[in-house]
Amino acid sequence: MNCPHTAAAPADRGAGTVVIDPMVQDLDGETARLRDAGVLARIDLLGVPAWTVTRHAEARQLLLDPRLVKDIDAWGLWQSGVVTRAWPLIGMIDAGRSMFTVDGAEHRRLRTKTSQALTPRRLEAIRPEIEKFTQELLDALDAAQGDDGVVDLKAVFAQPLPMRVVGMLMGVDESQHAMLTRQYKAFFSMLTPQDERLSLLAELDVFYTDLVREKTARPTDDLTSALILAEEGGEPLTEEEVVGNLKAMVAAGHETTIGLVLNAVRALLSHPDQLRKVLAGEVGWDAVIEETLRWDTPTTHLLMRFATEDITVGDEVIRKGEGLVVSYRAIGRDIEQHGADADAFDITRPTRNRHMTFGHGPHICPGAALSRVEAGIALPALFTRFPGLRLAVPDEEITKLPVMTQNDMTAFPVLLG
Ligand code: STR
Repeated sequence: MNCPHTAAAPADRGAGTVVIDPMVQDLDGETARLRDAGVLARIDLLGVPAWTVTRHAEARQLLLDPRLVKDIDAWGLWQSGVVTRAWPLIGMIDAGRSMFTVDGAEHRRLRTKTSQALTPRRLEAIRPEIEKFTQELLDALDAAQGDDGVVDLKAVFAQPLPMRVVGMLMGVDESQHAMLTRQYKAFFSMLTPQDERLSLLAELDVFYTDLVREKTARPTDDLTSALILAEEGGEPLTEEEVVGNLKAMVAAGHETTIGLVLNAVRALLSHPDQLRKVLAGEVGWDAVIEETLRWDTPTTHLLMRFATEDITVGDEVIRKGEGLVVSYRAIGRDIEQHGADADAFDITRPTRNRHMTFGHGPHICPGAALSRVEAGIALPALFTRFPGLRLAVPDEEITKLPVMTQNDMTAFPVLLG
Protein backbone atom coordinates (compact mmCIF):
# COMPACT_ATOMS: atom_id res chain seq x y z
CA MET A 1 0.00 0.00 0.00
CA ASN A 2 1.19 3.44 -0.82
CA CYS A 3 1.46 5.71 2.16
CA PRO A 4 3.28 8.99 1.76
CA HIS A 5 3.24 10.02 5.42
CA THR A 6 4.85 7.07 7.14
CA ALA A 7 8.24 5.45 6.89
CA ALA A 8 6.84 2.04 5.95
CA ALA A 9 3.55 0.59 4.80
CA PRO A 10 1.23 -0.04 7.73
CA ALA A 11 -0.02 -3.51 8.54
CA ASP A 12 -2.99 -4.94 6.66
CA ARG A 13 -5.99 -2.74 7.40
CA GLY A 14 -8.44 -5.62 7.24
CA ALA A 15 -11.80 -5.67 5.54
CA GLY A 16 -13.73 -3.85 8.26
CA THR A 17 -11.54 -0.78 8.35
CA VAL A 18 -13.24 2.61 8.17
CA VAL A 19 -11.03 5.10 6.35
CA ILE A 20 -11.41 8.49 8.01
CA ASP A 21 -11.85 11.07 5.25
CA PRO A 22 -9.40 13.98 5.62
CA MET A 23 -11.71 16.16 3.52
CA VAL A 24 -14.74 15.46 5.77
CA GLN A 25 -17.11 15.15 2.80
CA ASP A 26 -19.78 13.12 4.57
CA LEU A 27 -19.54 13.34 8.34
CA ASP A 28 -22.97 11.82 9.03
CA GLY A 29 -22.24 8.90 6.68
CA GLU A 30 -18.88 8.32 8.33
CA THR A 31 -20.40 8.44 11.81
CA ALA A 32 -22.98 5.82 10.76
CA ARG A 33 -20.29 3.61 9.19
CA LEU A 34 -18.26 3.75 12.39
CA ARG A 35 -21.26 2.78 14.46
CA ASP A 36 -21.97 -0.12 12.06
CA ALA A 37 -18.34 -1.25 12.25
CA GLY A 38 -18.78 -2.26 15.87
CA VAL A 39 -18.13 -1.27 19.46
CA LEU A 40 -14.46 -1.25 18.67
CA ALA A 41 -13.76 -0.35 15.04
CA ARG A 42 -10.57 -0.46 13.01
CA ILE A 43 -9.86 2.88 11.39
CA ASP A 44 -7.30 4.27 8.99
CA LEU A 45 -5.91 7.74 9.71
CA LEU A 46 -3.97 8.81 6.60
CA GLY A 47 -2.51 5.33 6.25
CA VAL A 48 -1.97 4.76 9.96
CA PRO A 49 -4.10 2.01 11.55
CA ALA A 50 -5.76 2.47 14.94
CA TRP A 51 -8.76 1.30 16.92
CA THR A 52 -11.64 3.54 17.79
CA VAL A 53 -14.37 3.08 20.37
CA THR A 54 -17.82 4.03 19.08
CA ARG A 55 -20.12 3.30 22.06
CA HIS A 56 -20.87 5.20 25.23
CA ALA A 57 -20.65 2.37 27.79
CA GLU A 58 -17.42 0.87 26.50
CA ALA A 59 -15.78 4.26 26.01
CA ARG A 60 -16.61 5.15 29.60
CA GLN A 61 -14.96 1.98 30.80
CA LEU A 62 -11.87 2.42 28.60
CA LEU A 63 -11.45 6.05 29.70
CA LEU A 64 -11.10 4.78 33.28
CA ASP A 65 -8.64 2.02 32.34
CA PRO A 66 -5.10 2.77 33.59
CA ARG A 67 -3.71 0.33 31.00
CA LEU A 68 -4.36 3.01 28.38
CA VAL A 69 -1.90 5.91 28.44
CA LYS A 70 -1.32 9.11 26.48
CA ASP A 71 2.46 8.83 26.29
CA ILE A 72 3.40 8.46 22.61
CA ASP A 73 6.41 6.33 23.58
CA ALA A 74 3.96 3.53 24.39
CA TRP A 75 2.88 3.38 20.69
CA GLY A 76 4.32 0.45 18.78
CA LEU A 77 4.15 2.24 15.40
CA TRP A 78 6.13 5.16 16.89
CA GLN A 79 8.73 2.93 18.59
CA SER A 80 9.31 1.09 15.30
CA GLY A 81 9.57 4.33 13.32
CA VAL A 82 6.57 3.54 11.09
CA VAL A 83 4.90 6.72 12.32
CA THR A 84 7.15 9.77 12.28
CA ARG A 85 6.84 13.55 12.55
CA ALA A 86 6.01 13.47 8.83
CA TRP A 87 2.50 12.16 9.62
CA PRO A 88 0.06 15.12 9.47
CA LEU A 89 -1.74 14.15 12.69
CA ILE A 90 1.39 13.86 14.81
CA GLY A 91 0.82 17.30 16.39
CA MET A 92 -2.38 15.97 17.97
CA ILE A 93 -0.35 13.43 19.97
CA ASP A 94 3.29 14.50 20.21
CA ALA A 95 2.35 17.90 21.67
CA GLY A 96 4.96 18.31 24.41
CA ARG A 97 4.69 17.54 28.10
CA SER A 98 1.37 18.80 29.52
CA MET A 99 -1.78 17.62 31.26
CA PHE A 100 -2.91 16.41 27.82
CA THR A 101 -0.03 13.95 27.38
CA VAL A 102 0.78 12.66 30.90
CA ASP A 103 -1.08 10.22 33.21
CA GLY A 104 -1.23 9.16 36.84
CA ALA A 105 0.15 11.19 39.74
CA GLU A 106 2.16 13.44 37.41
CA HIS A 107 -1.00 14.23 35.52
CA ARG A 108 -2.74 15.37 38.71
CA ARG A 109 0.25 17.57 39.47
CA LEU A 110 0.03 19.18 36.01
CA ARG A 111 -3.72 19.64 36.06
CA THR A 112 -4.80 20.68 39.56
CA LYS A 113 -4.39 24.44 39.24
CA THR A 114 -6.16 24.55 35.90
CA SER A 115 -9.18 22.60 37.06
CA GLN A 116 -9.38 24.74 40.22
CA ALA A 117 -9.34 27.91 38.12
CA LEU A 118 -12.18 26.70 35.93
CA THR A 119 -14.82 25.61 38.44
CA PRO A 120 -18.34 27.02 37.93
CA ARG A 121 -17.88 29.15 41.07
CA ARG A 122 -14.59 30.68 39.95
CA LEU A 123 -16.03 31.31 36.50
CA GLU A 124 -18.79 33.51 37.92
CA ALA A 125 -16.11 36.16 38.40
CA ILE A 126 -15.43 36.45 34.67
CA ARG A 127 -19.05 36.26 33.52
CA PRO A 128 -19.34 40.08 33.19
CA GLU A 129 -16.31 40.16 30.92
CA ILE A 130 -17.68 37.37 28.73
CA GLU A 131 -20.94 39.31 28.51
CA LYS A 132 -19.06 42.43 27.50
CA PHE A 133 -17.09 40.59 24.75
CA THR A 134 -20.37 39.13 23.53
CA GLN A 135 -22.05 42.54 23.25
CA GLU A 136 -19.02 43.98 21.41
CA LEU A 137 -19.05 41.12 18.93
CA LEU A 138 -22.80 41.49 18.38
CA ASP A 139 -22.11 45.13 17.45
CA ALA A 140 -19.36 43.91 15.15
CA LEU A 141 -21.83 41.51 13.49
CA ASP A 142 -24.24 44.35 12.86
CA ALA A 143 -21.46 46.43 11.34
CA ALA A 144 -20.05 43.62 9.19
CA GLN A 145 -23.18 43.03 7.08
CA GLY A 146 -22.42 43.26 3.39
CA ASP A 147 -24.57 45.15 0.87
CA ASP A 148 -26.63 41.97 0.56
CA GLY A 149 -26.99 41.83 4.36
CA VAL A 150 -24.90 38.65 4.60
CA VAL A 151 -22.38 38.22 7.40
CA ASP A 152 -20.25 35.23 8.43
CA LEU A 153 -21.28 34.32 11.96
CA LYS A 154 -18.18 32.18 12.33
CA ALA A 155 -15.54 34.74 11.42
CA VAL A 156 -17.17 37.71 13.13
CA PHE A 157 -18.72 36.15 16.23
CA ALA A 158 -18.22 32.46 17.05
CA GLN A 159 -14.47 32.45 16.41
CA PRO A 160 -13.34 35.65 18.16
CA LEU A 161 -15.44 35.13 21.29
CA PRO A 162 -13.68 32.03 22.68
CA MET A 163 -10.31 33.44 21.61
CA ARG A 164 -10.94 36.57 23.68
CA VAL A 165 -12.09 34.55 26.66
CA VAL A 166 -9.16 32.12 26.65
CA GLY A 167 -6.79 35.01 25.85
CA MET A 168 -8.03 36.93 28.90
CA LEU A 169 -7.77 33.86 31.14
CA MET A 170 -4.26 32.99 30.03
CA GLY A 171 -2.94 36.54 29.61
CA VAL A 172 -2.47 36.52 25.83
CA ASP A 173 -2.57 40.07 24.47
CA GLU A 174 -5.36 40.90 22.04
CA SER A 175 -2.82 41.95 19.41
CA GLN A 176 -1.87 38.25 19.13
CA HIS A 177 -5.37 36.81 18.68
CA ALA A 178 -5.49 37.08 14.89
CA MET A 179 -2.08 35.39 14.62
CA LEU A 180 -3.19 32.52 16.87
CA THR A 181 -6.45 32.06 14.97
CA ARG A 182 -4.52 31.89 11.70
CA GLN A 183 -1.91 29.45 13.07
CA TYR A 184 -4.48 27.08 14.57
CA LYS A 185 -6.54 27.14 11.40
CA ALA A 186 -3.43 26.00 9.48
CA PHE A 187 -2.51 23.49 12.20
CA PHE A 188 -5.88 21.72 12.02
CA SER A 189 -6.36 21.89 8.23
CA MET A 190 -5.32 18.80 6.30
CA LEU A 191 -4.55 21.03 3.31
CA THR A 192 -1.52 22.46 5.12
CA PRO A 193 1.71 20.77 3.99
CA GLN A 194 3.36 18.96 6.89
CA ASP A 195 6.59 20.98 6.77
CA GLU A 196 4.52 24.14 7.19
CA ARG A 197 2.60 22.57 10.07
CA LEU A 198 5.83 21.61 11.82
CA SER A 199 7.28 25.08 11.41
CA LEU A 200 4.14 26.81 12.67
CA LEU A 201 4.20 24.53 15.73
CA ALA A 202 7.80 25.56 16.31
CA GLU A 203 6.80 29.23 15.99
CA LEU A 204 3.99 28.71 18.49
CA ASP A 205 6.46 27.10 20.90
CA VAL A 206 8.65 30.19 20.70
CA PHE A 207 5.63 32.45 21.21
CA TYR A 208 4.40 30.56 24.29
CA THR A 209 7.90 30.21 25.77
CA ASP A 210 8.38 33.98 25.46
CA LEU A 211 5.01 34.53 27.12
CA VAL A 212 5.89 32.22 30.02
CA ARG A 213 9.25 33.98 30.50
CA GLU A 214 7.50 37.36 30.49
CA LYS A 215 4.97 36.16 33.08
CA THR A 216 7.77 34.65 35.16
CA ALA A 217 9.48 38.04 35.29
CA ARG A 218 6.25 40.01 35.81
CA PRO A 219 3.44 37.80 37.15
CA THR A 220 -0.12 39.10 36.74
CA ASP A 221 -3.45 37.69 37.85
CA ASP A 222 -3.93 35.33 34.90
CA LEU A 223 -3.84 31.53 34.87
CA THR A 224 -0.45 31.43 33.14
CA SER A 225 1.09 33.30 36.08
CA ALA A 226 -0.72 31.00 38.52
CA LEU A 227 0.70 27.95 36.73
CA ILE A 228 4.22 29.33 37.08
CA LEU A 229 3.96 29.92 40.84
CA ALA A 230 4.57 26.88 43.02
CA GLU A 231 1.80 25.34 45.09
CA GLU A 232 2.22 25.90 48.83
CA GLY A 233 4.95 23.41 49.77
CA GLY A 234 4.67 21.84 46.31
CA GLU A 235 6.90 21.23 43.35
CA PRO A 236 6.58 24.05 40.75
CA LEU A 237 5.84 23.14 37.14
CA THR A 238 8.83 23.35 34.81
CA GLU A 239 8.87 25.91 32.02
CA GLU A 240 8.21 23.13 29.51
CA GLU A 241 5.18 21.99 31.52
CA VAL A 242 3.73 25.50 31.80
CA VAL A 243 4.25 26.00 28.05
CA GLY A 244 2.61 22.63 27.35
CA ASN A 245 -0.44 23.46 29.47
CA LEU A 246 -0.74 26.93 27.96
CA LYS A 247 -0.59 25.52 24.42
CA ALA A 248 -3.18 22.90 25.25
CA MET A 249 -5.55 25.38 26.83
CA VAL A 250 -5.36 27.99 24.09
CA ALA A 251 -5.80 25.35 21.38
CA ALA A 252 -8.65 23.58 23.15
CA GLY A 253 -10.34 26.68 24.54
CA HIS A 254 -10.35 28.38 21.19
CA GLU A 255 -11.21 25.59 18.78
CA THR A 256 -13.95 23.60 20.49
CA THR A 257 -16.28 26.39 21.64
CA ILE A 258 -16.50 27.74 18.09
CA GLY A 259 -18.06 24.42 17.14
CA LEU A 260 -20.41 24.36 20.11
CA VAL A 261 -21.85 27.83 19.40
CA LEU A 262 -22.15 27.37 15.61
CA ASN A 263 -23.54 23.85 15.82
CA ALA A 264 -26.21 25.03 18.27
CA VAL A 265 -27.23 27.93 16.02
CA ARG A 266 -27.33 25.63 13.01
CA ALA A 267 -29.40 22.99 14.82
CA LEU A 268 -31.91 25.59 16.01
CA LEU A 269 -32.25 27.25 12.60
CA SER A 270 -32.91 23.89 10.99
CA HIS A 271 -35.41 22.90 13.72
CA PRO A 272 -37.60 26.05 13.93
CA ASP A 273 -40.24 24.35 16.10
CA GLN A 274 -37.58 23.78 18.76
CA LEU A 275 -36.19 27.30 18.39
CA ARG A 276 -39.71 28.63 19.02
CA LYS A 277 -39.93 26.65 22.26
CA VAL A 278 -36.64 28.07 23.45
CA LEU A 279 -37.54 31.65 22.54
CA ALA A 280 -40.90 31.22 24.30
CA GLY A 281 -39.06 30.10 27.43
CA GLU A 282 -40.58 26.60 27.37
CA VAL A 283 -37.17 24.92 27.18
CA GLY A 284 -33.94 26.34 28.61
CA TRP A 285 -30.74 27.24 26.76
CA ASP A 286 -28.93 24.65 28.86
CA ALA A 287 -31.03 22.00 27.10
CA VAL A 288 -29.98 23.39 23.70
CA ILE A 289 -26.34 23.33 24.74
CA GLU A 290 -26.39 19.78 26.10
CA GLU A 291 -28.33 18.37 23.13
CA THR A 292 -25.96 20.12 20.71
CA LEU A 293 -22.98 18.68 22.57
CA ARG A 294 -24.47 15.20 22.20
CA TRP A 295 -25.79 15.43 18.66
CA ASP A 296 -23.11 17.45 16.87
CA THR A 297 -19.93 17.13 18.95
CA PRO A 298 -17.20 19.75 18.40
CA THR A 299 -14.60 16.99 18.68
CA THR A 300 -15.21 14.19 16.20
CA HIS A 301 -12.28 11.94 17.11
CA LEU A 302 -9.92 12.36 20.04
CA LEU A 303 -6.37 11.11 19.36
CA MET A 304 -4.94 8.98 21.02
CA ARG A 305 -4.30 6.53 23.85
CA PHE A 306 -1.98 3.49 23.78
CA ALA A 307 -2.40 0.07 25.37
CA THR A 308 0.38 -0.90 27.79
CA GLU A 309 -1.09 -4.44 27.95
CA ASP A 310 -3.54 -6.44 25.83
CA ILE A 311 -7.07 -5.15 26.56
CA THR A 312 -10.13 -7.19 25.67
CA VAL A 313 -13.28 -5.34 24.64
CA GLY A 314 -16.10 -7.72 23.69
CA ASP A 315 -14.77 -9.92 20.89
CA GLU A 316 -11.80 -7.73 20.09
CA VAL A 317 -8.39 -7.27 21.68
CA ILE A 318 -6.44 -4.03 21.65
CA ARG A 319 -2.91 -5.40 21.62
CA LYS A 320 -0.15 -3.92 23.70
CA GLY A 321 1.31 -0.96 21.80
CA GLU A 322 -1.78 -0.32 19.65
CA GLY A 323 -3.50 3.05 19.51
CA LEU A 324 -7.07 3.85 20.54
CA VAL A 325 -9.08 6.85 19.34
CA VAL A 326 -12.33 7.92 21.00
CA SER A 327 -14.97 8.78 18.39
CA TYR A 328 -17.13 11.20 20.34
CA ARG A 329 -19.46 11.93 17.46
CA ALA A 330 -20.41 8.26 17.10
CA ILE A 331 -20.67 7.94 20.88
CA GLY A 332 -23.19 10.81 21.00
CA ARG A 333 -25.33 8.89 18.50
CA ASP A 334 -25.22 5.62 20.49
CA ILE A 335 -28.66 4.00 20.31
CA GLU A 336 -28.15 1.99 23.51
CA GLN A 337 -27.48 5.19 25.41
CA HIS A 338 -29.89 7.61 23.73
CA GLY A 339 -32.57 5.43 22.10
CA ALA A 340 -33.53 4.48 18.56
CA ASP A 341 -33.94 8.14 17.56
CA ALA A 342 -30.37 9.04 18.61
CA ASP A 343 -29.78 10.63 15.18
CA ALA A 344 -32.53 13.20 15.79
CA PHE A 345 -31.89 16.61 17.39
CA ASP A 346 -34.36 16.90 20.26
CA ILE A 347 -33.84 19.40 23.08
CA THR A 348 -36.52 17.67 25.16
CA ARG A 349 -34.74 14.29 24.98
CA PRO A 350 -34.57 12.77 28.49
CA THR A 351 -30.95 11.64 28.02
CA ARG A 352 -29.66 14.97 26.68
CA ASN A 353 -27.51 15.50 29.82
CA ARG A 354 -26.14 11.97 29.70
CA HIS A 355 -23.66 12.51 26.88
CA MET A 356 -19.90 12.02 27.16
CA THR A 357 -18.71 14.77 24.86
CA PHE A 358 -16.27 16.21 27.42
CA GLY A 359 -14.76 12.77 27.99
CA HIS A 360 -14.63 10.83 31.22
CA GLY A 361 -12.11 9.89 33.86
CA PRO A 362 -8.90 11.71 34.78
CA HIS A 363 -8.60 13.62 31.48
CA ILE A 364 -12.22 14.83 31.42
CA CYS A 365 -12.26 18.28 29.83
CA PRO A 366 -11.18 20.84 32.46
CA GLY A 367 -12.80 23.59 30.37
CA ALA A 368 -16.28 22.04 30.25
CA ALA A 369 -17.84 24.56 32.64
CA LEU A 370 -16.19 27.44 30.79
CA SER A 371 -17.59 26.35 27.43
CA ARG A 372 -21.06 26.05 28.98
CA VAL A 373 -20.80 29.57 30.40
CA GLU A 374 -19.62 30.94 27.03
CA ALA A 375 -22.35 29.24 25.02
CA GLY A 376 -24.91 30.05 27.73
CA ILE A 377 -24.13 33.75 27.28
CA ALA A 378 -23.54 33.83 23.52
CA LEU A 379 -26.62 31.95 22.32
CA PRO A 380 -29.39 33.85 24.13
CA ALA A 381 -27.62 37.17 23.48
CA LEU A 382 -27.43 36.40 19.75
CA PHE A 383 -31.10 35.43 19.41
CA THR A 384 -32.26 38.31 21.63
CA ARG A 385 -30.39 40.86 19.57
CA PHE A 386 -31.29 39.27 16.21
CA PRO A 387 -34.60 37.40 16.61
CA GLY A 388 -34.94 37.14 12.83
CA LEU A 389 -31.54 35.46 12.43
CA ARG A 390 -31.50 33.00 9.53
CA LEU A 391 -29.11 31.15 7.25
CA ALA A 392 -28.18 33.05 4.09
CA VAL A 393 -27.71 29.80 2.12
CA PRO A 394 -29.52 26.46 2.17
CA ASP A 395 -28.29 24.31 5.08
CA GLU A 396 -26.88 21.67 2.65
CA GLU A 397 -24.47 24.27 1.30
CA ILE A 398 -22.66 24.66 4.62
CA THR A 399 -19.34 22.84 4.23
CA LYS A 400 -16.91 21.34 6.72
CA LEU A 401 -13.26 22.28 6.85
CA PRO A 402 -10.81 19.50 5.99
CA VAL A 403 -10.05 18.79 9.67
CA MET A 404 -9.97 15.14 10.70
CA THR A 405 -10.44 15.48 14.44
CA GLN A 406 -12.79 18.46 14.74
CA ASN A 407 -16.26 19.23 13.49
CA ASP A 408 -15.53 22.59 11.98
CA MET A 409 -17.52 24.62 9.46
CA THR A 410 -15.82 26.62 6.70
CA ALA A 411 -18.16 29.56 7.26
CA PHE A 412 -21.68 30.20 8.51
CA PRO A 413 -23.28 32.93 6.38
CA VAL A 414 -26.35 34.43 7.99
CA LEU A 415 -28.84 37.26 7.56
CA LEU A 416 -29.43 39.10 10.80
CA GLY A 417 -33.05 39.87 9.90
C1 STR B 1 -3.08 21.07 19.79
C2 STR B 1 -1.63 21.32 19.63
C3 STR B 1 -0.96 21.68 20.91
O1 STR B 1 -0.01 22.43 20.91
C4 STR B 1 -1.50 21.13 22.10
C5 STR B 1 -2.63 20.35 22.14
C6 STR B 1 -3.06 19.70 23.40
C7 STR B 1 -4.55 19.85 23.64
C8 STR B 1 -5.37 19.43 22.44
C9 STR B 1 -4.92 20.24 21.22
C10 STR B 1 -3.42 20.06 20.91
C11 STR B 1 -5.81 19.92 20.03
C12 STR B 1 -7.27 20.10 20.33
C13 STR B 1 -7.69 19.28 21.53
C14 STR B 1 -6.84 19.71 22.68
C15 STR B 1 -7.52 19.09 23.89
C16 STR B 1 -9.00 19.16 23.55
C17 STR B 1 -9.08 19.61 22.11
C18 STR B 1 -7.61 17.80 21.22
C19 STR B 1 -3.09 18.65 20.46
C20 STR B 1 -10.22 19.01 21.36
O2 STR B 1 -10.93 18.17 21.79
C21 STR B 1 -10.45 19.52 20.03
